[in-house]
Amino acid sequence: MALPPRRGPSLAHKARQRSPGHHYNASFLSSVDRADILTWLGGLHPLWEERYSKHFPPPPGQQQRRLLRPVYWLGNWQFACLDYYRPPKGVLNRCVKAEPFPAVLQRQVTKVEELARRMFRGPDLPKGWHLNTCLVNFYGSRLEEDRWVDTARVGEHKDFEPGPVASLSFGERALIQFVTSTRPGERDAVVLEQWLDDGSLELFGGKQWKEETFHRVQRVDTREGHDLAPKLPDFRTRRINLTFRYVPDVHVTPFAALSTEAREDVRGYMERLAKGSAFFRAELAREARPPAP
Ligand SMILES: O=C(O)CCC(=O)C(=O)O
Repeated sequence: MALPPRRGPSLAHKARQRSPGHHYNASFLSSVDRADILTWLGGLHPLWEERYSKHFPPPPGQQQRRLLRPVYWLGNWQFACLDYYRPPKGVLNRCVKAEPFPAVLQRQVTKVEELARRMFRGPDLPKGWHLNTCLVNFYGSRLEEDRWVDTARVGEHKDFEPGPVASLSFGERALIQFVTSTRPGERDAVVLEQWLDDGSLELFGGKQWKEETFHRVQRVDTREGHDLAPKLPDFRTRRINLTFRYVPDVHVTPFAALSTEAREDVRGYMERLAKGSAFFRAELAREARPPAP
């Protein structure tokens, strides 16, 4: 006998209601778009950044260190040594103009922005919000002397860019956790956790997920055996994640217009990026050119 039609909200709807402001779609990307994005990612030349620099030295008791993973940024590059975008005070000389999104990513961004405009309003969707910044994180193992060390995780942090943040995942699935931040040292009560699958979209915003909780990538699976391009001499990538954020355009600065100190701190990185990118070659050349009369 056929079952009577189910009444009431769908399971997906109920799940959305349990965590308003957090949306997950395991199969957001079509297989064609997923393949196109992976091909484009394979042509990137990611950068290993160091956390500190001449003008932003390690605080007392800390040492210079490399980030756990290579990264690439689109829209604007937030070099670790310029200390990322942290409004309201840390907004100048932090976001350096970078390459635009390729067409296949811009198409996903347009869809995500439409979804976000349906999900968020008022203070959760700041005036002018649009996704103009993307951090590409490479997760895997790095070669240290003669052994491969798994560094596929991210500690508790917040994304300080205003408004909703969207994330696309590729390769091995990863466990993301949102944890409370009521008292320092007692931050580990998990409020929400989600496995992020290959081809998935996660979108989160609002006070609960942006301000009241930290998030972290607890672990990245190994079960599928992904080994993603680009192939790097000292890093094996099994997952790539793209997080899209919003930095007000007024805070995005061309390299040539940065302060003298900031230019000095990131010039070496710009030169490395210029080896693989016409965009960064042109940005460096603008510094040498006298300003138009
Ligand atoms: O890899 C992820 O899923 C999250 C990355 C993240 O938390 C970040 O880029 O701020």
